[in-house]
Amino acid sequence: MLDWFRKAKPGGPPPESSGVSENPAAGEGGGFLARFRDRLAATRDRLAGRLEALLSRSRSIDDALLDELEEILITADIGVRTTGDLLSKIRLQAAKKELADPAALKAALKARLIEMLDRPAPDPPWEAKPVVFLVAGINGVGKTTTIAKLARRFQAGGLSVLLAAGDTFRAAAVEQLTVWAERLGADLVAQPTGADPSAVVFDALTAARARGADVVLIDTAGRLHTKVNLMDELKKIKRTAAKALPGAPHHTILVLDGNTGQNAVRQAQTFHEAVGVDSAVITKLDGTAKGGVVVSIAHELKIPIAFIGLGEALDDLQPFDPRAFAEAVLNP
Ligand SMILES: Nc1nc2c(ncn2[C@@H]2O[C@H](COP(=O)(O)OP(=O)(O)O)[C@@H](O)[C@H]2O)c(=O)[nH]1
Ligand SMILES: [Mg+2]
Repeated sequence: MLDWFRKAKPGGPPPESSGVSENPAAGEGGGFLARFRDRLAATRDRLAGRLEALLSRSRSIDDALLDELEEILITADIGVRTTGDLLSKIRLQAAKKELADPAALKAALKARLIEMLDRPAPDPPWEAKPVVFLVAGINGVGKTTTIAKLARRFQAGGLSVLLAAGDTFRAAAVEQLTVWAERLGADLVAQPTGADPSAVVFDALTAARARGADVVLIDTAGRLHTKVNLMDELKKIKRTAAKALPGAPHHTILVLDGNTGQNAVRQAQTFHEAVGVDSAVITKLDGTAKGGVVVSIAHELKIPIAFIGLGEALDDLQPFDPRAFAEAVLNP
């Protein structure tokens, strides 16, 4: 996953040159890592804070300690099933006396967490031109903002980006994407509110081919009259995209609001079953204690997490790095 943009254009300028950092853990100077940790503070407080308190008053690893640990993990929105899977291996290690003390338990927990999160997003077929990304998710999760952040990263990698305003449902949606397109200097294909989103997508892909764009990002509506309507619409968009450009959309990104905790897992399941999801972006992990939800998404639904959103600014989108994340939420 961390290679997405380097692979995009070998020899293109690395994303760092735009101030957008690639890997928070890779020895980039304390400033960046500090900011990354800082944004995840609420989740860290809930996880690391309570974990340290528990471990510091425990001398041995017993059932009572493991039960309390289970409760801590569930409260951090890791989810009942994922927590069960996380702890089953650790309970086994404890039973075999492999965990000598609380420090060993913490190390085992971190290792298991990283293992569960380590599910790299598949690389889009960069040989396609344009590479088409469909961005889905319910209203307000951060789709349009994430599209702008992604566009910025692609541009920093030397790729030209065209934005397709497929959310024709809300009046403000086209306007919002237009503002981003202007700010980014990206191409935009849009139609008035109420237009058929599939028609917008057809236009956009035709234009992208004609103009030689490298990447198309398709924004979509997150709320139609019913869930069935929404899923049907997304399916239709996919079919239309494939008609305009065989193989498109090449990669479907589901955007989820981290702040909604376990609800995000249910949403992800619905979208995944209906349209198929290649990777997820979990937004708003700044200022929520529910960051444990990323573990559920990756482990239970087996959806790779490509990026996490850590704020509203253009450079507040980070490639998801399991180790950096585990360290940021487990180390006080
Ligand atoms: N704090 C924070 N806010 C975010 C993040 N991503 C998006 N937002 C905000 O969430 C709100 C809804 O975003 P928008 O992109 O319009 O959602 P959409 O309806 O899914 O397109 C906006 O106010 C964004 O600035 C994030 O990672 N962190
Ligand atoms: Mg939007």
